[in-house]
Amino acid sequence: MSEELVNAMLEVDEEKIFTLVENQLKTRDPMAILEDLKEGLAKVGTLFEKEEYFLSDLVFAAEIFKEVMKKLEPFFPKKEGEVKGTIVMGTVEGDFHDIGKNIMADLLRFNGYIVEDLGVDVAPETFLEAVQKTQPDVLGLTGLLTAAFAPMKKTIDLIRKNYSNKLIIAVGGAPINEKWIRDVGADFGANNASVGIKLINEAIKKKNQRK
Ligand code: B12
Repeated sequence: MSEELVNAMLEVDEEKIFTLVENQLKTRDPMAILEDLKEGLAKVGTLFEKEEYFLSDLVFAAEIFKEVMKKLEPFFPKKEGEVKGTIVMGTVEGDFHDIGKNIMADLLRFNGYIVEDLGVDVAPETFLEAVQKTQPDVLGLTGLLTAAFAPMKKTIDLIRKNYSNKLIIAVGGAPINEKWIRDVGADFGANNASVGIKLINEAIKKKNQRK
């Protein structure tokens, strides 16, 4: 971990962040850099919660994060070749956070998946229509707010009842933990893209073995 990078993100110091990232890209794994930036951004969120930072700080930090991602992306390993599967993704109703979802969608594409990204604030019925039309291997739901739990559960219940009980459903976002995953009715989940991709790869492999 680079404490310097975590702190630069925490201080929302744009120039320092870019300089550090450019230097670190010469020697470090881009996923490790991403994790440090995420940790710094989460700390910005904590200071916002404590009312030490304003919403404008949060917005600015998020903008910087998105810009830095453009620098990191070309360094993520890309797998060429066969398509591994199809995934429908989106951030659940009432939640507009999309940075993590977009990263997850890009990394899935780099890993050989076809991703249909429905965007943010996606209604349960829209997810249902999309899976009925696309018939994906996996449905991926993102939620960052505590209030995302209810629409996420509503979406999963609707899909299990009206589409299929067997569709692989993965959830992601900062608040996701084992209890959340179980209570919401998902198959698995992760608050980290590397773990998320690994779990999705394993689930698809298992599904193909059953065929
Ligand atoms: C950046 C940010 C914002 C930005 C969002 C910009 C954008 N376009 O997304 C802005 C400033 C707009 C914003 C707005 C708000 N925010 Co905000 N925000 C954050 C912050 C600081 C970081 C989120 C983030 O992008 N992290 C970086 C990404 C890379 O991480 P990630 O999302 O977790 O994604 C990773 C994994 O989860 C995983 N993943 C993601 N999706 C999926 C899907 C699947 C299937 C899988 C397997 C994995 C996976 O892979 C990703 C890469 O590793 C968080 C703090 C935090 N701890 O998360 C608060 C936070 C989520 N926000 C919060 C709040 C309160 C708000 C606002 C209500 C503020 C306000 N008063 O308006 C609004 C909400 C508006 C709405 N209705 O959605 C609170 C939520 C509190 C709560 N308990 O509900 C938090 C926790 C801050 C805090 N500590 O108070 N926010």
